[in-house]
Amino acid sequence: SDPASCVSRTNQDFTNSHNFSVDIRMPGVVPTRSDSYLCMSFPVPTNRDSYIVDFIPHASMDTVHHMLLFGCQRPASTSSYWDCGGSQGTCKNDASIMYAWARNAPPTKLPKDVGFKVGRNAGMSYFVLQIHYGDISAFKDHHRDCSGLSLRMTTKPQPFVAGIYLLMTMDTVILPGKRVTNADIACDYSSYPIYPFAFRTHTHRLGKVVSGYRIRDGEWTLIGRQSPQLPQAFYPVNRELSVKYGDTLAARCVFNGEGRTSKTIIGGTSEDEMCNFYIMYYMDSKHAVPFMNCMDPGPPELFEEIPAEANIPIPV
Ligand code: IYT
Ligand code: CU
Ligand code: CU
Repeated sequence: SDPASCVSRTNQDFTNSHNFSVDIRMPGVVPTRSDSYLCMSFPVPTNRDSYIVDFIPHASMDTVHHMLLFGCQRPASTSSYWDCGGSQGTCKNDASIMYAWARNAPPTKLPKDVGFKVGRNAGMSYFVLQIHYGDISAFKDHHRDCSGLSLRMTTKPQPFVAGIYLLMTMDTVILPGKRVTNADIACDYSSYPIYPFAFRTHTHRLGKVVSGYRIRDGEWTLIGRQSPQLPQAFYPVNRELSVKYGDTLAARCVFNGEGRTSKTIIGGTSEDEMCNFYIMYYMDSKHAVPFMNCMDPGPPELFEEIPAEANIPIPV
């Protein structure tokens, strides 16, 4: 590929002094085994608050299975790139996910007037790009890969900031041979109003369907439902809705333990499982809460009311 596109850099827009773009590219890597996870970092190029308003993916379709972009205070490594599939991970501190590209899924666009706020002040001094190289047979010729993405950015304050609300379980146990295990999560929502516009599900091999809801006055409204075996991108929400103080957010992951000979717990390897429902939202920038999470199993009685669709596996 064009060597110029293997360079990560900031480009000033000379027609508008507020605007610039950032190219984040793998520095010409040759993954040596299938299912490698490689990461690289790039410092947010300005100390001032700035906003990501668009993402433009550049991914080799034959090798890149998925790409995630995180923001964080300190990357896990200072190397030009590193293996982030194992214990080293992406960031030294908490990472927040801002973008997901997955092969065969349409990429998400941010709504107009919405930006992810980054910069030292926002606790986001670095971008970390994670690329999952699936099938590496296309690397037999030892070519170097420079997949990545371009960010369209501005220092102009945006009316709305984007954020992520993550629902996840910590204590799920899936018994071997057991056909159905539900992992439930629910929290009362007690912040300023948010407007979900995209959602992402994540489990490992045993997840069949993951669904997320807003509960208001006892009524369950679907935010999104997807098979985690489909590309784990951010998909548009089922319908536009708000989440406000007094609502409850809830999610269920359904797992199938058939085919396992020992119990499966939450963990980082492909032998373990995870149950994640991510809500990407926008919020009035005067409140600007960029990250929230829920790890509470919620009251079991609540889940007696969950709509039946949450239990119906999505065929893939
Ligand atoms: C234990 C677990 O479920 N880990 C998830 C969720 C998670 C994401 C982030 C936890 C933390 C984070 O800072 I961002 I602490 C997990 O690792 N999910 C993976 C990626 O790491 C994002 C995924 O693909 O959703
Ligand atoms: Cu992948
Ligand atoms: Cu996982």
